[in-house]
Amino acid sequence: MSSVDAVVVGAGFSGLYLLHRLRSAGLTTRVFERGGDVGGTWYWNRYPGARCDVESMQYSYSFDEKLQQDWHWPEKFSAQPDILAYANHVADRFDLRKDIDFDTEVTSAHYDANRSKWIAKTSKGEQVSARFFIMATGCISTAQIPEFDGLHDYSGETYHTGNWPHEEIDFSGQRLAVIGTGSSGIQSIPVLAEEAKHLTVFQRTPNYSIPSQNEFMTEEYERSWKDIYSRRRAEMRLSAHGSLKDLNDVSAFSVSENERCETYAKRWAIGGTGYLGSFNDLLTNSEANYTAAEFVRHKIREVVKNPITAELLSPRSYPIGTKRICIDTGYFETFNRDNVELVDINASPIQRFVSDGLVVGERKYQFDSIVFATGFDAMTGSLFNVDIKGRDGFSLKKKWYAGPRTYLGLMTASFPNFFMITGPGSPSVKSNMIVSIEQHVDFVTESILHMQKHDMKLMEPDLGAENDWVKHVQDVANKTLFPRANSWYMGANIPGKPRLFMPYIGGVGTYRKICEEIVADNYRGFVFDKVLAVTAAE
Ligand code: N01
Repeated sequence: MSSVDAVVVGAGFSGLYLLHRLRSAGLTTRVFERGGDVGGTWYWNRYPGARCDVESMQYSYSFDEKLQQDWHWPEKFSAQPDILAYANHVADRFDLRKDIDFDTEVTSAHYDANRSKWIAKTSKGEQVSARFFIMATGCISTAQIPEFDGLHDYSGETYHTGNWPHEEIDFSGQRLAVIGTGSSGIQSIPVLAEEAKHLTVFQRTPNYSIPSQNEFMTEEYERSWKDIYSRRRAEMRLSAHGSLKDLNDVSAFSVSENERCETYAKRWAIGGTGYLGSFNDLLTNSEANYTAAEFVRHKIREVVKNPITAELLSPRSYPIGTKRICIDTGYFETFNRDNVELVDINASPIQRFVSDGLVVGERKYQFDSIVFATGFDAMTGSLFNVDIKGRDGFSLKKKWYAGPRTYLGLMTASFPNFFMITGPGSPSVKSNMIVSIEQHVDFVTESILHMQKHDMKLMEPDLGAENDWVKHVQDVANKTLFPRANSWYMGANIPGKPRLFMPYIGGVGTYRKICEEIVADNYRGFVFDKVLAVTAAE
């Protein structure tokens, strides 16, 4: 069995930066990645139209000044190939590949209390022992295809947006279906509609979507960031979402109806997720939220020519922003095309799949290919894919049977030296992921250095501190409208998954300050060697 200081799972943006930091801190580190190359979510989600809805000047690493000055983004909101090229560049620039095993899954990781080490087993049969075991597997990386009746009878081609093939797929001349209208569906549908002979979109719940108003990067815009990059990055770290969005810090009802509509119209014209920053009470006051939602519905009616289709596309069953808001390029316009049909599977669900298509109500639909844009087992799915067992063989799945339990989304009691990057209970998916990734990686690295400095071997949260944090995460969410939606934030998209709000929405800056205070207070809520030794002996 080989031995290293740290085993890391995943070579996406978390794993890459973690490897760089741990290695620089002098720790021998091995990273295992199930994909054939670096990039994580951007390696797998290569469906047509895939693009990031956070501006690239912000959705990028800040840890290296020269890197952020050297790299040029071609567009304001980058397409998947450009983000993947960036991940590859980072891997090469910092010589990271030599410590990454690709096409290799970590299947289990068990804590051995006698040796105070983790033993990780891989899909290639290797066993590696390590003092630290770190899951850097991302929050949205376990693709889900629902268990539709007769799915295996279907003999055409099937694809999932989150597990897209690496070779070019030619849909021209095909009868194509897309099931699902979340961010992935909404991004891919306009592109697929141009390619396929006919596209049928199966929609269970309509989504709020704002145009991205994407544009090519101008030198002027790039300079406006790069000239003061470190100052802007510092502001991002203390912001609500980890990105600089202009929040209009007044209530929607502090202005006249005309002024309110003008604000929405301006934000709509600017595009992007900044729409939700139109007023400061959109996610806490349902009447305020209604005004923002109604403006989007009005826009849908304006764009979509067929009023029945426009109504079907208009979300009404949950407040705007409580499911991840979508950002699109020509989504609603796509439903004006002659070769596109929208089918409501809320009123009448998909009954079953058959060899050449699927059946909804009385009607059979025939397809050459079906694209599942049906989402992910988010936040916990990728952690549960590895059989993780802590002290006394306690499994993570068992501990979290009623929902994830973490301290700060970083660690969980009974699992010493096991860290999660952007785990449940941290801002994670409710933030600019790269900002949150950098913060967690820095926290983990500095905690390890702290342990080394004080000659300590083990670290884990105190159960009381963990319980308080779990409660705090729910309390914060319950003050907002978020729990009102059947979202993947709530685990609602996976049958049988416990319903609770998984990310922390107290704000990126607030969360960072809490972490800093905890560290300054001698890692309040964490316990180290001595206490653990006593607990173990009891
Ligand atoms: O997945 P989703 P996604 N029968 O879960 C439907 C990030 N992301 O891949 O709403 C019928 O949002 C489901 O219907 P419903 C982003 O954080 C970012 O699109 O459950 N339909 C829904 O319409 C995003 O939120 C970017 O009723 C079923 C769809 O499938 C997250 O990834 C781009 C069904 C799933 O939508 C996930 O987005 C892409 C069933 N049994 C993704 N089960 C950007 O940065 C599910 N559906 C822009």
